[in-house]
Amino acid sequence: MTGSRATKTALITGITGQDGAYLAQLLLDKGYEVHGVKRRSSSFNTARIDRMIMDARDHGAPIYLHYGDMTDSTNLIRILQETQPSEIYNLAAQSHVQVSFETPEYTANADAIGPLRMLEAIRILGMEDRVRFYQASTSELYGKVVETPQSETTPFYPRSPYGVAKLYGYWICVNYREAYGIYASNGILFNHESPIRGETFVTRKITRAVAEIALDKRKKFWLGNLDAKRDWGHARDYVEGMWRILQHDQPDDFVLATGELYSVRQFVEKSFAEIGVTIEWSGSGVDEVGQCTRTGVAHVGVDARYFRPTEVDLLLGDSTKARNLLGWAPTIGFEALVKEMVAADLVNIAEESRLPMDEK
Ligand code: NDP
Ligand code: GDR
Repeated sequence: MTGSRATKTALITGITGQDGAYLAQLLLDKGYEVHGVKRRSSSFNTARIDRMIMDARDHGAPIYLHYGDMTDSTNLIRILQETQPSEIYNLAAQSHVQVSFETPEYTANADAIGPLRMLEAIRILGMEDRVRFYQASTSELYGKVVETPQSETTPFYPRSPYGVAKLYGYWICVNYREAYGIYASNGILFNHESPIRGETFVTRKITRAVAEIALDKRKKFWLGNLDAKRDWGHARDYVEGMWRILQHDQPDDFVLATGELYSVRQFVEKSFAEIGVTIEWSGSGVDEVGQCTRTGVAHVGVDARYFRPTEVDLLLGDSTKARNLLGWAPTIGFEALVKEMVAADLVNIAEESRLPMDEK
């Protein structure tokens, strides 16, 4: 289709998201021809991959975008037919857990039936023997704590419409592998973050707000459940894991996790420490505040609006299988992750403040 001399061709759904951007760069660096599915939007939605697109224009980097949507079967079939990928990374999803309570039907359409549409497209086009399929499964499948740490053998108990939709995505991937011999694998990834994490996920919400406080753009911000605990890694490590999953000789399902556990409260404390502020907590429930020990200024409040109807209290992964069979291991720990995110947001906020209003 493109005349590129790349040896392998990958199709990434969700290329405009956090993981899509890191994965596209990884695959380009490995010499792949990369095709991405992007949604039509009324405003620009390619900020995370704009540099790669400019490289494509200036230096002929083999990256191509196609308009599409996980809810549109015929469109997905056509994109698959035109691009003939050897590897498909199905990352596209309505990925916000709290939003899934407000848009459960759409979330199911994109996150559950979406993977089914991709797998059926593979069958319809007779590509079963020449394509490898990666499904972006999630630690949200574990949901309510049944055992810790959570591994490939831990029973699932999802706690949100998002988790339930992803449960279907997980099992349809397993089923098409067993029924039709398609090379289809699940990566059960625990939370992974980065400076390009979506701004409404808790880590990025915190690092942006802390940067705004450091630069005197605001005094206070509000969060939900401060006691939720997560196993937070760096997206750069996790897209390497996705790639390794598809290079394995057999299709299989793998947990990717750091094995370290921190609370939202600890993420807040560590982020403030990066700007030289020590936070102490007082009060409880929605009356809890986090204030600066030196100035006494309250910087963090609790807003019940961010509580979820059913919460996932604790996610801690055991990635022994991926470490042993794929040689995968995370390289960026919690401290380095928070440091990188706060530093990047200090730069972002400073730059945003300098922009004239009509460019914002
Ligand atoms: P993001 O929310 O950053 O990106 C989601 C991507 O999916 C965006 O490109 C988005 O497009 C696209 N998308 C959403 N709905 C549709 C649709 N109907 N049709 C086509 N594209 C759509 O998520 P992440 O990069 O963080 O996550 C990638 C995948 O991994 C997701 O499936 C997520 O559920 C899963 N996951 C993520 C984890 C994490 O911690 N980050 C952990 C485990 C799993 P647009 O830019 O237009 O919104
Ligand atoms: P999560 O990530 O739900 O784990 O899903 P998120 O960052 O949204 O929440 C993590 C925990 O923090 C608590 N929390 C808040 N969350 C948000 N978003 N905003 C707040 O103000 C806030 N205050 C406290 C939440 O209640 C929760 O317990 C992410 C997504 O990337 C999914 O797509 C992915 O599958 C999972 O990680 C693994």
